[in-house]
Amino acid sequence: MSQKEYTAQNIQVLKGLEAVRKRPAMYIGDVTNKGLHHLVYEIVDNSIDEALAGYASKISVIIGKDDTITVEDDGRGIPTDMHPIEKKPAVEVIMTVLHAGGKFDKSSYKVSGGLHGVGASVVNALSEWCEVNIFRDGKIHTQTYSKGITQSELVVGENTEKRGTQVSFLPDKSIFQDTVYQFDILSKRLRELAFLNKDLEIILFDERDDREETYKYAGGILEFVEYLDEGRSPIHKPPIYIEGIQDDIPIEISLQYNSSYTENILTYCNNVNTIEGGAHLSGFKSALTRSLNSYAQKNNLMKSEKSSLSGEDVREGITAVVSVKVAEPQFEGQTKTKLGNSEVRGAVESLLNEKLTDFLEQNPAYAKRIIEKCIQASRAREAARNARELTRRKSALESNSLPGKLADCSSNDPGECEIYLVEGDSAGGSAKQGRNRRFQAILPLKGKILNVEKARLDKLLANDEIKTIITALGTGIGSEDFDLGKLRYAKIIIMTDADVDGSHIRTLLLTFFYRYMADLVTQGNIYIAQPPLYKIKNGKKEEYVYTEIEKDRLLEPLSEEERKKVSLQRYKGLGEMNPDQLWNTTMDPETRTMLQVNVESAFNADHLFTTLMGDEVEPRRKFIEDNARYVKNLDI
Ligand code: 28G
Repeated sequence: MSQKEYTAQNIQVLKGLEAVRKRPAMYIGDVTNKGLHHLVYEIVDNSIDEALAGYASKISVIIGKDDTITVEDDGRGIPTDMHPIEKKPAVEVIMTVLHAGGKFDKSSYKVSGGLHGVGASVVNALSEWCEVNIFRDGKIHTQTYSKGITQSELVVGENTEKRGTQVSFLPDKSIFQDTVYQFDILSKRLRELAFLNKDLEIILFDERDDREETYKYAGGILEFVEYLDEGRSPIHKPPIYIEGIQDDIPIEISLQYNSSYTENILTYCNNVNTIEGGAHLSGFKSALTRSLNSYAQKNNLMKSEKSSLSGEDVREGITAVVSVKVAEPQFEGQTKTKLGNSEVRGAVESLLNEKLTDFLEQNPAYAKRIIEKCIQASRAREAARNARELTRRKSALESNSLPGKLADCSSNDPGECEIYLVEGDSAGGSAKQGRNRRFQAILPLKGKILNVEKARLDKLLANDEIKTIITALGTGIGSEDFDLGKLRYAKIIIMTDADVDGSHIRTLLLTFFYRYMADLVTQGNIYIAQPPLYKIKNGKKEEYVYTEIEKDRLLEPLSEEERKKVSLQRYKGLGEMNPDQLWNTTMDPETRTMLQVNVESAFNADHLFTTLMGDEVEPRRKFIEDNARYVKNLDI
């Protein structure tokens, strides 16, 4: 290689790395906690590709003591031979050249790949150091990098029987806000990947506390549906499972009806959770409506019904997972999680139509139970329509009449207005006195809010707390009525005690918003107030702390002598704070911190919620047992 070529190549690599380090968010979304965890998914995706190619069956992820991550697979090992154009070992090209082996390489039919799908070189560029070990051809091959720059030649070392690839990295602290990995975040995604790729074994090990979990599901997404419905009562077992290749598109669908009234459909394209839905979801919905209606008609199950079953009727109480693999996926929408490939719609629709019809014909007892459930839903929807009509007429009569419990703000500009949904009358009282009444409204809520899981819309509309919230917000409710344009407050802030009751109320409210006013969640109107856990008084110095970790960090450096002088007050409830304190710690926009709720966090609440609050006792017992070591204040 001539000096000139070598230099040209290196300049290109450096330029690529520089671009990544300059604007990391362009490549991994952001540099918050989310981006940090995304690094792991990028590397794991390469192992998944090797598994999809049929060469790897096991992936392990280790969280190290010092924020390092190690990913290993038992595939063929990244090739180590010289790349003919780049004049470097193939592994070095993959690790240092932006987009190497990426999009231009369509023949490889790379179907995995995270939302960003940017590859190992980006992870490398954003790491203080990175090391690759390749077990291949009977030898270990090692190379190291720092901030993406190669530190050593590819070294051929000891003999090995093993085959596979191992990548370790330490995220760069000058790029990420925080470099501490969370077991629960990684476990959620790795478990999901194991469900989506049946038989693939994924192990997660945390060296900080020796916690280990293994995910391996022979049933794939069928087991995913069972997992999602832990805590709900299915009306048939096991879930229906449909698999096939339609128009060259591999499709997998699993679905189950349960006794609840909520719809829970997860869709994936190439292992990416398509939160905004798209072609596969439309295909699924229309085939479901069509095949259930024609089965019901053909078998005379709807004699007394005036009209056919609507889409909403056939989706009440359904839990489903739809997973497709598409060679050239088009991700659209606000968060690039809507599948745009229109050919997928027809493929999913024909496959499901055909196979679901077969299933119903072969399982008439199941079919009958499902259709009966849909008919009930249809009748209830009719009743809800009447109930809503009634509320609408009533509220039209009493126009401008806001609930008596609401302490409204004086501003009429929704853009600057906030409403606090506060647990209990006493905290509500403090909030009313402490607030800035120009733009902050307070709505105190009494103890229990109706469980959305266990009630249909007509029953919800009869519930006083729910009615009050709907009237105060001004938006109306349900797919036909809800109008975001009528929202009276740009920020809806849930403020509850930091205990089990408080988190129960918060989850009930989140589930309610997520199910019936989803736009509020997707548009980011919902927030969770963060009241302090402790007040720490050290001499004249007073400090509020918001987490156990923060408290420990403050107290740890103190000697025993010093610690005796410190007074520690734990706030069990908002009611223990006077109005001034509540304003200073939790409500003042200048100083407060709030959590903004997004679809993911609302959805995360869903599984936990149905497990802890659902009909079934066994999953609840199991959850508490499994997590007793890790959850401190879970006294249910
Ligand atoms: C442990 C952390 C992440 C990987 C492989 C295996 C091969 C490979 C990876 O090849 C270049 C482009 C298409 C062939 C392929 C090995 C063929 C033969 C591989 C990983 C060359 C990339 N032998 N395992 N890349 N391809 N695991 N795990 O990164 O033409 S990446």
